Amino acid sequence: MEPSVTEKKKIVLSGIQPSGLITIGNYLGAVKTWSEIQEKYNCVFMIANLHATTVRQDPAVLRKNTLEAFAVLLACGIDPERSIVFIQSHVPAHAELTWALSCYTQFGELSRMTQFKDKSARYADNINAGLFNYPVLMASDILLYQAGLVPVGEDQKQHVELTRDIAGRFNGLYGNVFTMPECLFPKAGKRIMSLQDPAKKMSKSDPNPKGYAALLDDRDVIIKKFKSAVTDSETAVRFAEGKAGINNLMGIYSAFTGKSYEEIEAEFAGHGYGDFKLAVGETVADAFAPIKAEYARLMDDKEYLKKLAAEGAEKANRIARRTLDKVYRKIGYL
Ligand code: AQP
Repeated sequence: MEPSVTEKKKIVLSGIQPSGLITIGNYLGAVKTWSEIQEKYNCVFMIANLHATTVRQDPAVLRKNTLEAFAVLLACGIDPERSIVFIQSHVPAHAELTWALSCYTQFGELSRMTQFKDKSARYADNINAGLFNYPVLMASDILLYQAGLVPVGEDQKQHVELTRDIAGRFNGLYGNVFTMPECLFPKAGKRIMSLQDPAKKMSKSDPNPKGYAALLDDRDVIIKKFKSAVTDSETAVRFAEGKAGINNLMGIYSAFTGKSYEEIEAEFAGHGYGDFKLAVGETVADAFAPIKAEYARLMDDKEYLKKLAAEGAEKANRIARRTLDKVYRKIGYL
């Protein structure tokens, strides 16, 4: 049955960039929640390939990553019968609304975005206008579907707040055009840190692959990455200030097992970091094994995946067009 926005359920919008292999950070911060809330809400999920080009991408790799990310979402349990799943560039309204809303967003607001500051430091030779304008595209993604909830990791909180500011400003001028969105954070795993530098968030575009564990990494690779995770020089497994590496691993272990920090401390009392790291690595690898198997099955039939993506885009397009038409009317575009 086609998901309908006329039902009284809240609408959810979220996306993921096909800028590399989906990591355990993306999974715990976003995708896992997506698969769990499909019954409760009318969900719209997209592969954010327009966002991905704020950083230079190899065209063939971007195409490949886009379809693979689509398959990963399905393998993680996103059900195209219940939710709308599509590829962002297939729905032109995202780019169109971005132009309109750019004219209602201040330079100063965009300059304050932490992600812009981080990424412009990381990619100093390519500080492009798209990188600066990224939050307006994200606001358009959310507002086009009148989403009330946006399940994201904590790193995206500032962008959702800016979306609210833009929506509030537009509504103030033209009446109730946009729904005010709110963040929906996962209970555990809203900020997973790099395995090599626990002061930095885990990112799929980290040039050092040891910094992240990817959903599609081989079992041995996942375990090895956890075994070599950077921690402190103590030996006791306990959650405490100044132990960012261990705290991060405890957060990951807790998110997968449902155990509290006290339970984890009790489980590993008398064991060293080595045993704990191995247990975390094995737990993650075990959790990802069925997802990887389903992914492999889906990737066997790429034509079927493309057909699902086209169907998703058609559904998304119908909703997005409605909002865009209203915005154009309000602004006075003839
Ligand atoms: N480390 C993280 N911990 C928790 N959640 C995270 N997310 C990303 N990193 C973490 C959440 O994953 C969703 C999809 O993210 P994205 O692909 O749209 O962009 P991002 O936040 O920039 O993710 P990456 O992995 O860091 O990508 P790159 O390296 O390309 O910039 C979002 O909901 C995000 O909160």
